[in-house]
Amino acid sequence: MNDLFADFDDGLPQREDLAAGVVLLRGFAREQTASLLLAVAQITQASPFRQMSTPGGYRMSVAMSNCGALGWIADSQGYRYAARDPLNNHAWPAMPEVFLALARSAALEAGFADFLPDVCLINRYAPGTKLSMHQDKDEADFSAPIVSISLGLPAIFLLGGLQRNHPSQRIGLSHGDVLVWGGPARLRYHGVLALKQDSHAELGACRINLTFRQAA
Ligand code: MD3
Ligand code: FE
Repeated sequence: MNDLFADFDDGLPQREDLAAGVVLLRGFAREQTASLLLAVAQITQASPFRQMSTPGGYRMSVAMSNCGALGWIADSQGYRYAARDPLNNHAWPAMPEVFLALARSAALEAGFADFLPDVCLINRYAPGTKLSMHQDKDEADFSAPIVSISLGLPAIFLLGGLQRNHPSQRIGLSHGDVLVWGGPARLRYHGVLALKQDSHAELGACRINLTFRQAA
């Protein structure tokens, strides 16, 4: 059997408009899995995954690292972008070409030309790990979209509204799915439900999410 239709054989459309400014590209990153995982391993050798503490003193259950000119950090002082990894005081690892190319082509496919991310936040989830509802608002300019690549275990993503108390819709994100959001959706609340106990063929009991942002 050939794999000419490997990207389409789940019978789902390739591009799904979930809401104004929110586009889901199912399986868009699947064929790049090996190179993406190799790059994640190299990045996290220099800047290891760590669970950051919120300004309120809670330890996040998601483990994080970054690559690019800047990295997103949380500590007792707040949330911000920083040019150096506070664990080693070195610059964050450079953004690999495969990351940049994939993020740019996903943004273009979703209708956002000239996306030039300077940060990739790498989130690692184990079963039980969740991400509470929040807005991404630490970036200087909200006119750029955000691109998110999901690898490994599936997750249920919550897409809320522009206010915390607005109802949210649930979206299943699987291995290789890419979500792009911008424009009117850029400041929508969102989160990730606790991962189910499970194992993925390539990543084991793990979900990796790559989030690309233009922060400066
Ligand atoms: C849709 N990460 O790191 S990315 C984050 O899966 C973060 O690790 C999640 O939220 C993760 O800040 C989700 C997908 C995402 C993020 C923000 C959105 C989708 C969005 C904002 C509005 C609409
Ligand atoms: Fe977010």
